[in-house]
Order: sequence, then C-alpha cells, then structure tokens
Amino acid sequence: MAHTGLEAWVESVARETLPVSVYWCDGSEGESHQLNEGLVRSGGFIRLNEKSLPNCFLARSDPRDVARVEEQTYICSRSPDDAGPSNNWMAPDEMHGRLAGIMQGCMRGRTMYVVPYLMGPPGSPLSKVGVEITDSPYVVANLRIMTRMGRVALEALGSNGTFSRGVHSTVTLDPAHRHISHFPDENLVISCHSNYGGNALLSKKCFALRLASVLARDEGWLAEHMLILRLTDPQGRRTYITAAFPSACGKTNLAMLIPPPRYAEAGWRVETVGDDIAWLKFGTDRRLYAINPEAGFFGVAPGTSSRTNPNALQTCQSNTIFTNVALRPDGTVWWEGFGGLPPDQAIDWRGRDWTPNSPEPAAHPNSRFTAPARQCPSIADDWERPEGVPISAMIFGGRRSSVMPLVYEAPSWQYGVYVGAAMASERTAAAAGKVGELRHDPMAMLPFCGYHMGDYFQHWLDLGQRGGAAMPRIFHVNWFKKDAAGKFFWPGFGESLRVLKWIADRCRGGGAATESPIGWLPTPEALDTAGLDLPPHSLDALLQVNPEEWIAETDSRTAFLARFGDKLPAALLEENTALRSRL
Ligand code: GTP
Ligand code: SPV
Ligand code: MN
Repeated sequence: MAHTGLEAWVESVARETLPVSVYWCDGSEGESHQLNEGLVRSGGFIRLNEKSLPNCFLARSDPRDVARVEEQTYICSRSPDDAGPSNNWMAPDEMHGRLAGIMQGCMRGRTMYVVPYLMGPPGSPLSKVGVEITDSPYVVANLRIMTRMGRVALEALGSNGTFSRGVHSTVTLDPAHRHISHFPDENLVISCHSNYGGNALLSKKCFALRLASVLARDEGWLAEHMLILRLTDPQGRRTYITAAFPSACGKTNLAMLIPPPRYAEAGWRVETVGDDIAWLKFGTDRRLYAINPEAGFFGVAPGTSSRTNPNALQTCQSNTIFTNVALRPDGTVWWEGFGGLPPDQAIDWRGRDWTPNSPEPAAHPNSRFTAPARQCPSIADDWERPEGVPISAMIFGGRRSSVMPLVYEAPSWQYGVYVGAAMASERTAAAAGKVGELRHDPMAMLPFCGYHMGDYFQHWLDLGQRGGAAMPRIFHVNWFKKDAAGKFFWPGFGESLRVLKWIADRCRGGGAATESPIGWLPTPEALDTAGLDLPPHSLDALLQVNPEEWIAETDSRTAFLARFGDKLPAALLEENTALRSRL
C-alpha cells in the first residue's frame, strides 16, 4: 500500500529540484550491481582487484570535501535557546529561504534517488524509518551498506507510518555554499554542496544522532555516539558495554578488539554490536537496552592494520567502498598505518603519482571504508536482537596526551554524567579544523547533539532518576597519554582488554580499586600487566592523578560549563566544585 504522505513529499521535492528522472530504491542485489556499474562508467568508482577485493570500489572525493564541516552545520529549531550555544542556529524560515535559492533546479540533468531506509533491526520497537532523497549515486551505494535500505524500510513504514526526511544534493560541491541544516521540529535535514559521509549520508549523524537526540529527549531515551560491545569471560558470563569517544578516537577499534593470546586462550572474547551509534531505551526491568541503528561501518582507514584491527581489515575484503585511500598498481588499496613496507609506487587519494618519498600522505587522514557489519568476523550473534542488549557499563574517553589516567570509575550516576559532560579531547581529522587542539566534547556529542546541551545533561540526570540502581556504571578511559618523548604509555588496541576486564569485574562487585579525588582507580595489582613489557614507572604514570594538573582541569571545566548558562544543571557545577576542593 502506498504511503500518500511520502509520495506527496517526493513529488514536491522533484518539482523544486527538477531532476530528469526519479528512481525509487528497492535495496536489491541487482539494483546495487547496476548502480555500481554506473558509477564505474561515470568515473565515480574505480573497480578494485576482483580476485583479492571482490565487489570493492575506490572513490575519490573532491579534495575540498573530505570531512564533516561543523561551521556549516546548523540546528534550525524555533528558538536559538533550543539549539544552545554549542550549535550554529538560524531561524527555520530564514534557512528555508536561503536553501530555496540553492535547491531550486539543483538536480537538473540528474537522477533523483529516493532511498527509504530502516534504522535498527527489523521488528525492533526501537527502530525508525528515514527516507533520503539524493542526486548522488555514491550516497545511494553507501546507504545500501550503512542501512537496511529499500523494500524492508517501506514495509516497516506501511501506509501511514512516520519517517524522518532528508534531502541531499551535491549541487556543485562549492565549499562556500555548503549547508548541513537540521529542522528538528519538522524531522527534516537538508544538505547541499557536500558528498562526504557525515554530511551526506543523512541516516548517520544527521538523523541517528542530531534529530534522534531530540526525539529521544521527548520520548525518554538516548541517541548516543557510542560503540556497543559484548565481553565474554572464561566462565561464559557476558557484559555489554557502550563507549563514547569523539570521532577518530578508537570506537571502531575497541568494538572489534581481539584479546591478547593469553586472554584468548583463557576464553575471553569481545564481540561487536555496533561501532559508532547506540540508541538506548529502558526495558521493563528498568535496565538500559541498546541497539545499533546501523547496518554497516564507515570506518577510519589510516592506522587500520592486521596488527591493530584485523577484524576491520577482514570486514572490508569484499562488498566495500573505499573513499580517499591510495591505489596500488595491482588494484588493491593502501593507507598510512597499513602495516608492512609502503608500496614503491601508488596513486594517492587525489589521483596523483605517489612514492614513499612524496611529501604528503598517500591516503587522506580521514579516508574511510564503508563495509557491511555482517561481514565482520567479530559481529555478535545478537547484534540484531530486536529488544537490544542490556548495558552494564558506559565508558567515556578521548585523546588526552596528559592529565587523564588510563581508567577510573565514577562512584555515582550523577558524578558519571559530570565526567561525560566534562570530557575533552584533542581534535582529529574527522572534522575540518586544527588537528591536535584540545577541546571540550561532552559525551563525544558536541557536534551531534540536536538541542541545548544544558537540557541534554538534565535529560541524562533524569534518566538516572528513572533507572536508579539498574543504571549502568560509568567509567572514563584514556589510551592516549604520552611520555616526555611523545610516545604513548599504553599499547592500546587488543591490550585494552585488560582495562575492559577490570570494568567488567567492577560491574560484578569485584575489581580492587582505590579511592581518589577523581573517582575509583584500579589498584596496580587489579590491572593485569603480565606480558606487557611496559617500561618502568609507566603504570604509575598511567594511573597517576596530579592535583595541580587536575585543578587546572577543573578550572577549564568551570569556564566551559559556564557557556550553558541557566540551563546547566546545578548538580554538575556542584560536582565540579566538590572535585576541586577534594583536590
Ligand atoms: P569515527 O568513525 O570517526 O567515529 O572514529 P572511531 O572513534 O571509530 O575511531 P577508530 O577506531 O577508527 O580510530 C581512529 C584512529 O585511532 C585510528 O587511526 C586508530 O588506529 C587509532 N586508535 C584506535 N585505538 C587506538 C589505541 O588504543 N591506541 C592508539 N595509540 N591509537 C588508537
Ligand atoms: C565521525 O566523524 O564521527 C564519523 C564519520 O563517524 S562521519 O559519518 O562522517 O561523521
Ligand atoms: Mn563517529
């Protein structure tokens, strides 16, 4: 049965954008094949080596269109007070007016694709439908991997279901006219002049985080920038953990962690439920249950190797789109941190000849792979469980070369919310801006919260009231502390299982800990370092809480939290003041 609201909207967008044709995606294999063939013919895709990388393609973006653009991302809620100080705001009417000038006739000579997609497992009460209209076949090919696309979504929608709307056009890719505009009151996103993941795959950050966070506030749940993993101990006991790290700070890697051999032999296992976004709702037992709304991974390529993340590498051996990586003469791909020797020659992400002597990296630092989650060797067998998985621990963390210890635990939900609100991390290449600069990024949601973050913190506190003792425990981790020579103290990757083990122990009432002004730290004995070969004093440095540094940290938090004005929950300021006096 047709959905008249959907059809009317599609017609109205076509009347405005004037495409030569309108194509409704059904999500079938045949359709995907035709789309990819078309992209190869037009030069949008380069087919990779059919033997070693079957059905894989390389795409090169416009060199000015390689990351999210936070300066050109807008939350157009009714009042600026609804968007809050961390978002760019424009009045909805004004933005609609501005966009009308851009979108009028923008699809002339192009096909307009209508892409219905389902976020979340089929049949899940937590799942939601979105429809993206786009003139980019690259976007359609990516959405087919990242979401459950086509017929399955229309079936979930029925003839009168509600859906989130997205309109996307590459127009001319002119950076000066780029707009990623969200209209929370209309459940609508309009995105123009970019073809990059987070700006153009509107299912992901635009719907599943920015618009969904508003729905979550209104409906009493959470839409978060979090991985979801399942940790199994040698007794077969499962602990489900979420972790919120800012972009390019290790979510995909932690979600696909392979335990060090000694642990693997003992029976420890990490399995992947999601690597970027979690939707969390209360179950009837008052626990929080999480689903991964996505069906694929849009992962950072550089640094992904058979040493650091073999699961990710195996996931992208077939049916994968690589964007802005380097091409080897044999039709395979390469990037910095691939492992082994660099190729003698390659074509870089901009299509230029490259050798190891070239001054610039061969792959863009934010180059990505788009791969189906079901191909991941570590995918959990319950990753599509309609009810979601029950969460025992939530981890916050970021890139901090100093101050932050390897791990600590918040003694209460309220303090944990404060820990998340006070998070900061060094900037990465995932968004345009200066890499390395320290910035506050509450809950790793600064670029993704679709409403006033003061209200967002209060929402977190309210959920804690509702869940009471059944709420997950909250932890903070930092894999990125550096020594005086600039080397990471912590080996990270698989070895971080040692930290997950302590976290799981804590959730079961075990795991030795010492009280510190900032929260519970593992005792040096509780954190197993056997076989790690850490230089002397590294563990001390990793677990150190330096009062002078921390006093400066609390002062920077005071200044940051003040930005949220009257809407900042008093409890968070009180936690900050109390921490400062404990120090
Ligand atoms: P988004 O997809 O942007 O949200 O990123 P993400 O949080 O999933 O980050 P990802 O796991 O892709 O890691 C980004 C970069 O950090 C990669 O280059 C990794 O190699 C590196 N990285 C991840 N985990 C660790 C770690 O434990 N230690 C160190 N030193 N680097 C890490
Ligand atoms: C991120 O930047 O956090 C990503 C990539 O996961 S994007 O989808 O572009 O936002
Ligand atoms: Mn992300």
